[in-house]
Amino acid sequence: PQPVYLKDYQPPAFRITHTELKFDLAPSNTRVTALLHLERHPDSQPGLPLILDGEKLSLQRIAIDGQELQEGEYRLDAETLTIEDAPDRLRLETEVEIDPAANTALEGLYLSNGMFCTQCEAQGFRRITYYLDRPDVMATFSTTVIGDREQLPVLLSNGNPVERGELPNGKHFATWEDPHPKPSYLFAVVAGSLEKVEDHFTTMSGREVLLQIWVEPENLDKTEHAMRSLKAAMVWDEQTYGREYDLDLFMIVAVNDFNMGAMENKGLNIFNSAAVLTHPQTATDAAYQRVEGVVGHEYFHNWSGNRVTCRDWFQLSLKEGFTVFRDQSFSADMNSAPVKRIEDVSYLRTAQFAEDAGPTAHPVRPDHYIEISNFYTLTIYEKGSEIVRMLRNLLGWDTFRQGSDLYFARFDGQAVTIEDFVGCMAEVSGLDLTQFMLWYSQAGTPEIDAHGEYDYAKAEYHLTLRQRTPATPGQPNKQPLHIPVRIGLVGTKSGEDLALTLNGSQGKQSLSEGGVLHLREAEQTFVLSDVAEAPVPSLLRGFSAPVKLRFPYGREDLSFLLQHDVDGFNRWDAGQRLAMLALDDLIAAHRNGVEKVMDVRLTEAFRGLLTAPEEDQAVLAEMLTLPSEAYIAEQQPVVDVDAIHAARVFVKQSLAVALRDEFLAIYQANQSDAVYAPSAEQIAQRSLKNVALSYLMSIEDERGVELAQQQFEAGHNMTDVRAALTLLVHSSRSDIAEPALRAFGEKWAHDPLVMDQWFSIQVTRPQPDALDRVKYLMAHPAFSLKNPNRVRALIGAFVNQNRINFHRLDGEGYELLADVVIKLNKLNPEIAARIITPLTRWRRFDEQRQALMKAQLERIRAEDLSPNVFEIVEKALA
Ligand code: HT7
Ligand code: ZN
Repeated sequence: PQPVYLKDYQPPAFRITHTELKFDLAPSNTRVTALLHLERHPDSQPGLPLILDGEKLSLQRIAIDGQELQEGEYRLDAETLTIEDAPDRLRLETEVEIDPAANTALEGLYLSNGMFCTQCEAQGFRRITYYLDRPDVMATFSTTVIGDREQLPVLLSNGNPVERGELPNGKHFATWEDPHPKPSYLFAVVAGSLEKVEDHFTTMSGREVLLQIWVEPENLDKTEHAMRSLKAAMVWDEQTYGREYDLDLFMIVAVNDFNMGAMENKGLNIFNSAAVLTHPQTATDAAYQRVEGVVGHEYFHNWSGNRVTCRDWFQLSLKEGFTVFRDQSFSADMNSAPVKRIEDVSYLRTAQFAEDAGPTAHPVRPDHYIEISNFYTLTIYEKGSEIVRMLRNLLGWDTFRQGSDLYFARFDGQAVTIEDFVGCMAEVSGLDLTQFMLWYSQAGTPEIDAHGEYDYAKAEYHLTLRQRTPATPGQPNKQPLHIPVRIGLVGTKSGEDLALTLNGSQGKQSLSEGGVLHLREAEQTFVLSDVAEAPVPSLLRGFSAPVKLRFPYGREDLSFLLQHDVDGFNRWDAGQRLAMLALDDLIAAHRNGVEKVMDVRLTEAFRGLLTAPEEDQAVLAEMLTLPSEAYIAEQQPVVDVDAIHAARVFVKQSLAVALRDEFLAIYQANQSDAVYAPSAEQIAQRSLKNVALSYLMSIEDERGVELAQQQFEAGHNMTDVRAALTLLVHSSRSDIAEPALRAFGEKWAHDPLVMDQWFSIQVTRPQPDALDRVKYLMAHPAFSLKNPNRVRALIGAFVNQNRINFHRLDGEGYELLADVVIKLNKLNPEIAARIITPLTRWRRFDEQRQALMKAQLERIRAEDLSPNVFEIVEKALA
């Protein structure tokens, strides 16, 4: 497969003003008739041929302006249909046959539980009909869907329903019109035996919108939270960004087989059932929060993505980075804002930083790709969001909002570039963002070494920041970036924030904008004057930039910040840094075979957290959570899987032994019989209670075991049940694990999303039988390699969340993953290319594991590979 390059972008030779589609649905032979109103693009070179994209289509008929084309008047290959001498204006009619039942890749039109549905982003539409399948070709659509009246009573597409009626042979039809010009990737069709819940929303200008959530009948009682989230998102986007919804109808459909979380098709969002269905008995708090976030994300795309879309797929982060930033802000406003920031940064620092340091590292705007669906990455989404957040930090909210307003007004209905977006921000702020644009073109995580000195005599604090970005594949040399570093100085005597006065080339300037320093040089010293007492610096507050910042904090400094920092994020981060110092010592001790000794300062810091009153219980739960094994691994030059696991278990158990009564007291204080609600207060209580229980269970404390069993049996809600079941199953006691596991499996055998949790809990057990369980469960009737949720729950959970067992020294974990990748490569290449990720990180491990992992990558390479897997494996082995 050949790469596509950003530098080769050309506007399309033709545009499509209107698209008329007719689907005659049948599982193995659906007929798609397309009438395209085409005209030559005014900017294109005259005489260029008309080249339409099309894959896996069986062409039945082709006509131009009513005249059938004969062989020789057009050319077909596996990916295109070419007409050399197309007129400047034409109506092209094609009829193709496709096979949705055979579509296990879940791109284009496919069947999920007897229901027809589509996934067109990024290039699935070309598997439905011949088309100019690129985001800068935008057309209005009129779609007629025909299906069996009994089997497929519901026929949906984008826009507004305009007609429906009966047809011979037990069929019926529905016609939909979407008045908003859109690219093909936003097209959708759904047909099935579905039922709906409805609600209404009145927009800020007083228009009535009908809201519908379509699900399989047994899931009708699981839609309330998604509907509430949708209405909250609609209000939030009006109040925060001034964005109003623009159709009379907004639909969400839940499907069981889906490659990602959801899809923002115009007026007809299609959701993975895991990202929309909730019920207190079946979904955890985390699932409720995910639903709120994903519903918000897809809804916000209506402006950031649909009304203003991407010129080409290299600009993907234009819509995804901005929309993630918008959904993160929405969730922060709906819940505990510091906890949301902590969760987002933890994810970024473990998963995205690892991507940025590995063989698939790429810029937020890549300059080439083989398979675009491999680029729906953490870098495009999460780092892309951090770039937008930095713009907000640099401009301040009000100016950022002006830039956003200008962007939506100026580019409404257009397909644009990242320059267009950043250009609006530069225009409204007067800031020169030329250097800032490097964030989009330069891959890798910048590292900042910070050094501070307090000059008593002058009452000045000198902060020196040195930045460097490590080389990444294809980018050996990096330039300094424009980095917003939000800081505070916390007085060591007062324990309070000191006023910040920056002594720069233009004299003294008060840092009123929350203390944001603009780091632009490779090395820069900032002089802060009138600093009345010796401070401890609080750096990168709120994680103001996606960088690794090193500062030689001592343990006392960190304990001090943990107590006094007014920035909730940095207070948490000080605790994490303190824990990391202890963990580093213990990892070294484990490696050297030396006796492990617990750092009492960490124990005392935890005692302080457990006993001092804390306003935000949700933040407290985060502060009591030790850095994950994945995060610890990220900090090591060579990952020592066993030492990391042993050190973390040791710290957890030492804290549990020393603070047993305090944890017990926290558990008891946060027990509640209140009716379940996914409210911020209740979620905070549950997470605090369950963190405390996890400490008690880490030492298999008798009372802890009793409480876990009671909590499991009480069955109050899935958050508590799952937390208790996980602790029982992850314990060394099969006498308490097995009965609980059996009871849970029997109770929920009918619910695939709950069975996913049952799979994940078992395969993330630290006990050495985990790999055998994976194999055993792969043969379970509830498991199927064809369903991405099942694959993620069983295989994904094992390879990503069970590090000691996946990285077994006999290489069996690697072999198992390679076997799965080889099978998925044929069934579902997108999922195969994602699940392989842990193997691609082989360079991070010791020599023995490197060899074992590499051998499995080579075994995969020897297969007949899809472009998706080929691209990832080639990069991993390069
Ligand atoms: N914009 C959507 C992307 C998406 C997707 C991409 C490739 C393959 C399958 C997919 N399903 C959805 C999701 C989003 O970011 O909102
Ligand atoms: Zn998105």
